Amino acid sequence: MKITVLSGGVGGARFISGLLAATRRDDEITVIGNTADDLWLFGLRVCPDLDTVMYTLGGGIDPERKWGRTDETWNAKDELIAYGADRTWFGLGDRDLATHLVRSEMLRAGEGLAAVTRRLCERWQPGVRLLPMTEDEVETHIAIDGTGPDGRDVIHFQEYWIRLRAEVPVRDVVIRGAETATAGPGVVDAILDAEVVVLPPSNPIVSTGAILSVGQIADAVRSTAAPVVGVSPIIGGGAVRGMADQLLTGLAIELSASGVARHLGARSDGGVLDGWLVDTSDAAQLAAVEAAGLVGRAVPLYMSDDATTAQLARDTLDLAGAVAGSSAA
Ligand code: FO1
Repeated sequence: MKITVLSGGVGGARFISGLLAATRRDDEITVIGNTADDLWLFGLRVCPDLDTVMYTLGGGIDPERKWGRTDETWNAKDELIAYGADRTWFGLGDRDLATHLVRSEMLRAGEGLAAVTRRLCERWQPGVRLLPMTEDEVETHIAIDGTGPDGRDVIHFQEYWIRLRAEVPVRDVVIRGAETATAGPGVVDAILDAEVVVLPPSNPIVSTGAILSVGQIADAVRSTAAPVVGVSPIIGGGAVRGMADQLLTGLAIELSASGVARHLGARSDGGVLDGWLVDTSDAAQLAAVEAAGLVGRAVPLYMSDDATTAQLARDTLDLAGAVAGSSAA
């Protein structure tokens, strides 16, 4: 079976590890990775969500931080701090630096981000095809109304998330470059040729939202013959991790499983979803999910261990089957 997943960093990568455990070796999983978290740092191109997927599935991720490399050291970062360099709030680990060095050298030699990602994955063997959503530069910036460190109104997502710890009010989220970005190599075909398309529990604004901000990708999701099913990143009244609470609140999107479903919308209503999984504790919201034109199911969404994560992947594929069945009927 051909499964295509639109993934951000931590939540998406964890879900995909469950999908790998729940499917057979001859199933093909393609991951369309968010690149709007990316930034230039000391002349290096850093791609956090692509690296988080690659390291997590390749066995190189740090298990506590859930980003960056395990057994990491921070000598280069300490030297940069000693030089009084800018932006040392961004944690560049010594091992992680090698990824950015290989990537930046290839980009400078004229290779596209898809070829770079393929080359890096030769080492990590993630067990999926990892495609950058675009090869154009697209970056998420957060409008914070001058409450920034030096009164700035708009800052890069990474500065908002890491340096300000998402503790200032969000006025708007701008995916810079999205309006002119084109889908990366293989991305549209991976969506149109899929038998299932999944929106895993990634941040609906800066991860899934960023991927869908590339017009060709949103168009492909809206028109694919495959069922499109999503997993709510919100359980109860909040995000499982990350900063979805602050972003959804800042954008006046209801902080609930059905609120996110309505935000993404049913394909029958111009949106991108056919089915939506909510946590068992949110089963009362299924009526609202169905009222939004979606096939809803309530299953355990906490990916607390490998078994529950694999079960969530199976539940997602079951929902896709039910959606395909109902639309075929
Ligand atoms: N997250 C942090 O909270 N602090 C950091 O210093 C940090 C550095 C970092 C370096 C490389 C990388 O691939 C990810 C990194 N992250 C860090 C996570 C990053 O902010 C991700 O974008 C988030 O996890 C959201 O996807």
